Amino acid sequence: MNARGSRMWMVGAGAMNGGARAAGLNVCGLGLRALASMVVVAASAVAHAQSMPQVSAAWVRGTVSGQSATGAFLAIESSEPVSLVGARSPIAASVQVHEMAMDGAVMKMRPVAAVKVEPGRRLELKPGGYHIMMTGVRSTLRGGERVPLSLDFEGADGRRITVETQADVRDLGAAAPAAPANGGHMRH
Ligand SMILES: [Cu+2]
Repeated sequence: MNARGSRMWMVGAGAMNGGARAAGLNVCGLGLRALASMVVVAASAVAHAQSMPQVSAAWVRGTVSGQSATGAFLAIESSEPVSLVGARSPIAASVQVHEMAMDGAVMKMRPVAAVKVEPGRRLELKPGGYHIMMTGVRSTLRGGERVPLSLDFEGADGRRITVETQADVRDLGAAAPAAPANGGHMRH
């Protein structure tokens, strides 16, 4: 009875706190693991909670000694149209938004200026598609570590929004996609 009552209360509270949830503040009911990977909302953007993009499931491919480039992957949802226009991390000298696409028979990647996030549609940055490219990575990234990542968005009105997240490092090869055998380009 107790558990049931508690659950019902939380559902009610969740419904009432829609605004707080949009701002990433509604942490009740989330396990520690979920909490640890939660998006931290930049203070400057809290006033515009309605349009904060939600970033989740961020991870970075681990590296081996001497490897200075890797990729980060995550999912983005937004209630309003926004574009992902950039990214930064203290662990890398350069961070860019990249896309992979077939160029004839060869898979290539290239920087993109902006990736649109359609309202109500989950955008996934994943191996073989859009990704966050990190170069000049300053240390070897090992499984279990976490990497701070700042994502810059631009709203339809031109307003800039920065969302901070933590990406889990996955060991090289963990959950690796079936990459086309085309050499160095797929190394992230
Ligand atoms: Cu890339």
